[in-house]
Parts: sequence; C-alpha cells; structure tokens
Amino acid sequence: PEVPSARPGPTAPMLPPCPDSPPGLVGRLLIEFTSPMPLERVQRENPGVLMGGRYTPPDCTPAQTVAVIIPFRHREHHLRYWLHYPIPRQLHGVYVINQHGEDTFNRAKLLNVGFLEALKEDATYDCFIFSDVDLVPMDDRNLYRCGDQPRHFAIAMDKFGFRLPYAGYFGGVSGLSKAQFLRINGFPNEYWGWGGEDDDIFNRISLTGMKISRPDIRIGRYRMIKHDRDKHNEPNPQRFTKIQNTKLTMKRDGIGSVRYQVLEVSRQPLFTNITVDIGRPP
Ligand code: UDH
Ligand code: NGS
Repeated sequence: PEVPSARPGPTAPMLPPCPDSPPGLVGRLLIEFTSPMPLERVQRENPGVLMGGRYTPPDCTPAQTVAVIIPFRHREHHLRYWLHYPIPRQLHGVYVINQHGEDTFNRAKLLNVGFLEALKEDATYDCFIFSDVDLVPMDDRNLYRCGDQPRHFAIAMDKFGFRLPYAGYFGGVSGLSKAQFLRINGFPNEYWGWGGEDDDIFNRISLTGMKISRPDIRIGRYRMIKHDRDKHNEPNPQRFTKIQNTKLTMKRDGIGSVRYQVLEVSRQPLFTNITVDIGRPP
C-alpha cells in the first residue's frame, strides 16, 4: 500500500502555536464504569468536536496532528465510556477500526489498517496513538502526543496493581510518530487471536535501535473496563514462537504488506467508524 505524504495546504491559517500542554488540565481524574453511558450524553458533552471525531483548536495551531486508532469489534458500551472521559479531547481524529465478520480477531492488523486509512483521510497526521477501547487514562497529564522515541502510555493499569507487568510490556496504549511507525514497517499482520502482537511491536522497536519512552508511573495510570474474554479471540498458541522470530519476519510482514478491504466508512458525531474485511488466519 502507498503511504500518503503531507503537502503544505494552500490556506494555512496564521494562528499562533498551541502551548506545550493544553489549558485546563486537572491531573488525577475520577473514572468509574458503573452506570451505562448513553451516546447522546457523550455527544452533548462535546459540542466542539466535528463529524467523524475531528477536532482543531479554534485559537492555535497544534505542533502535531494526532490520530487515535482503536481496534474494535462488539464493544459499543466500552467506546461510549472511552469517548466520555477527557483525554479524547487532546486528539485531532478518532478512528474506530471495526473488524467485519466473526473470524479470529487480529488487533495489530486492524491498527495497520487504521494508520493507512487515517492518512488517506488527512495526510497531515504525524502522530498515531493506538488504544484499546477498554482503557481509560486516570490522569489528563498523560498527554496523547508523540516524541522522539515510541511511547508507551498504559504503564500503570489497575488490573496489574498500577505497575508494569514486565519490563518489555508495550500493550494497551502506545504512540508512534509516522516516521517511527514506518521505520519498524508498522505492526505485524500475522498475529491472529490474543497475545504476543504487542511484544512483537516492542521487538521491532528495539531491533531498529529505538527506545521506549514512558510517563511518570504516578501519571501513566489506567482503569480497564472489566470484561469477559471475547469470542473469537482465543489465546494464539503460535505467539511464543512468533515473538522469537521478529527479526526475520518484520521485513516482509508489516505496513508494506497489509491486505484488506474497506467495507464501510461512516462518520459518526465523535468518531469515524471504518468497517474492514481483514481476512482470516491461513
Ligand atoms: N477487541 C475488540 N473486540 C474483541 C476483541 C478485542 O474490540 O472481540 C479490541 C478492544 O479494543 C480490546 C483490544 O482489542 O480492548 C484488546 O483485546 P482484549 O481487551 O480482549 O485484551 P485483554 O488483554 O483481555 O484486555 C483478554 C481477555 C481477558 C479475560 C479476563 C476475564 N476475567
Ligand atoms: C503477555 C502477552 C502480551 C500481553 C501481556 C498482558 O504474556 O501480549 O501478557 O496480558 N504476551 C504473550 O502472550 C507472548 S494481560 O494480562 O493483559 O491479559 O499483552
């Protein structure tokens, strides 16, 4: 697939650069998933967000154009909580990549699709945040931005006792600039079912000589919306051998080789929903 590249637009607005951190941050947030969250309520809370989940600050030009990519199937109630809490307002586009059909789930391939489809809509995206739909940050100082190294945001999740489960954990929520993502040939397409794809991404980053950056442990805190194991996302028995072979596979398997078919692009009030046929395991 061809990766779109940004060209300067004819009508670049002459607004001052946005401040380093957005105004009005409050720090620690109270996050709960008790009462259901109606979509109409979440829409009312966000009058400034344009169709498709696009947002541009009215009074300044952001240093980065940030897209979030969410791998998705049958988690509508999680998405409503995710959209309700404040962090999404730090983003400039929200893309929900919905796997069509009931074949085995493939998180990393959906994330590759999101990268390409977001750039097709707006070639100026230069920072990509990859977020599970069930992870809500507990602190709004955990800024969803890219830096000079790939960033891991979800470092202190409630289900792991607010610690990293292991030093090389790169799951949940991560962020890469467009250049960093292309440097690792994107994410693997060949992890069908649960587990290991995040470790493969970690390997890709290490093998290309980059280092993971992380927020302070007091700030990178998350609540996970509790859920049962999904159907058609069973643990992948091949994952342990696959993560031993990243060095060999990353050259041929990645953003340069992803094949899929977009079935529907639907611009909702707070996000763009892209339903995609990504095939099934061989
Ligand atoms: N996802 C979906 N639909 C699915 C499977 C996964 O949307 O059917 C997405 C979603 O964004 C999710 C992410 O992929 O947050 C990661 O999948 P996951 O939440 O299943 O992974 P996790 O490690 O849970 O959080 C694994 C099952 C744990 C069962 C625990 C039972 N107590
Ligand atoms: C590792 C998995 C990762 C996973 C992490 C946390 O063992 O994909 O556990 O899992 N790697 C392999 O299986 C090779 S969790 O506790 O969230 O279910 O992200």
